[in-house]
Amino acid sequence: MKFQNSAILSLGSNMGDRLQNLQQGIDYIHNHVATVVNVSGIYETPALGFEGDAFYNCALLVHTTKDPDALLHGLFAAEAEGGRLRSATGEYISRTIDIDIIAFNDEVINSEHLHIPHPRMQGRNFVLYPVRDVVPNWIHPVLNKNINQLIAVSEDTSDCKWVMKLNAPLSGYSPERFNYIAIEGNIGAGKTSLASKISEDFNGKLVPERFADNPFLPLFYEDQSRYAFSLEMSFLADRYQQITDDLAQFNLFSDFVVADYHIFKSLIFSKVTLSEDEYRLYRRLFDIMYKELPKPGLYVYLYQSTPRLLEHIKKRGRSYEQDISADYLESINRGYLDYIKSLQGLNVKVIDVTDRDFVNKQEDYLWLLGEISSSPQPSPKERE
Ligand code: PH2
Ligand code: MG
Ligand code: MG
Repeated sequence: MKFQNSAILSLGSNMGDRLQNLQQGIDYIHNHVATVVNVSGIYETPALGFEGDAFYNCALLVHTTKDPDALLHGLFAAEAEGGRLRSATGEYISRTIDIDIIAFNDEVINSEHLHIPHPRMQGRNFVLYPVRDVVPNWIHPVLNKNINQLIAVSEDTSDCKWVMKLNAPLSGYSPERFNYIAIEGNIGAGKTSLASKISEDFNGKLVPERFADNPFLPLFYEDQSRYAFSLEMSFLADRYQQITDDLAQFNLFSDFVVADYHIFKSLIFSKVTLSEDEYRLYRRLFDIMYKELPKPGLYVYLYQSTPRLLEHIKKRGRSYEQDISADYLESINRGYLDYIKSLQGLNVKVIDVTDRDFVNKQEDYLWLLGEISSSPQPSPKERE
């Protein structure tokens, strides 16, 4: 299951500074509408279907949590920003910028405003060639043909001339240079959302925490002091095994891995649930196991304010989380921050995401990517 939708967009300009119009359109989309993950070359093509100057066309692959209608509205705003005017009759006229949705996941949509896949794409070289650059393996969900087959049977004979490469907006960020990023945070901080987005946008592998049934959990709720130690040992064993198994599938020098948890999680919760002497014993075992685990190149702690955490917890509505108190969240947060302060030999970045909405606000997501990407490279000692 993907966290975000994938959409293919086609952009065209045949008025004014065509290159600048396309570049500004791409930047506007990336900064305000959807994450531009792949950009085609620019192609010069004759105006098809009307008399006008030659076009510059390109295609984009974008990721977004918006639905098709919300995406369309964002793209209208991008066109308006680019000075797009439309004829009163709806016929084709020259334009500074036109942005069309060619495809949305592998959905087929025919509503009043939206026809997806774009009904004329298969007969237009100015769409097919750029689209092949960004998604060479894409298959048309209605015609069941891949992009090369569509090009082979297209009746469009117009010239589609490659002009130049374009800047890909994401190339300014490089979280993948850390190879392995672990994202942590309190309950409801958005760990899984962020880890999913980053792994999807940068071609990484997501390592999500899997929730194994813990047989001690119901017992713990019955009698906390009796079962806390068993419960925490059981969580520790599960997480240790999960991380070891999951990371073993990847090459941590060449792959890019994003996990939405780290083994510390076990320690923080244990400090809250265990008595002091139990915790000391627990900690000895934890330290032995911790030494054996691969270290993330970057450990991110998302700090979120307690009222916002409570809001998120309520909104996602998991029944077993609804009784979590503000005090409990604060003790977990303090546990993390104290532990992080005591840590040595790990590349840590604490990011305050209070009042940021990196799932729904593109500006906030890009800000967060900037924070992560600008973290210093781990020192050789930290990579051990
Ligand atoms: N867009 C059209 C109609 N004709 N021709 C070219 N070459 N490029 C376009 O983007 C284009 C067109 C309708 O949007
Ligand atoms: Mg169009
Ligand atoms: Mg259009």
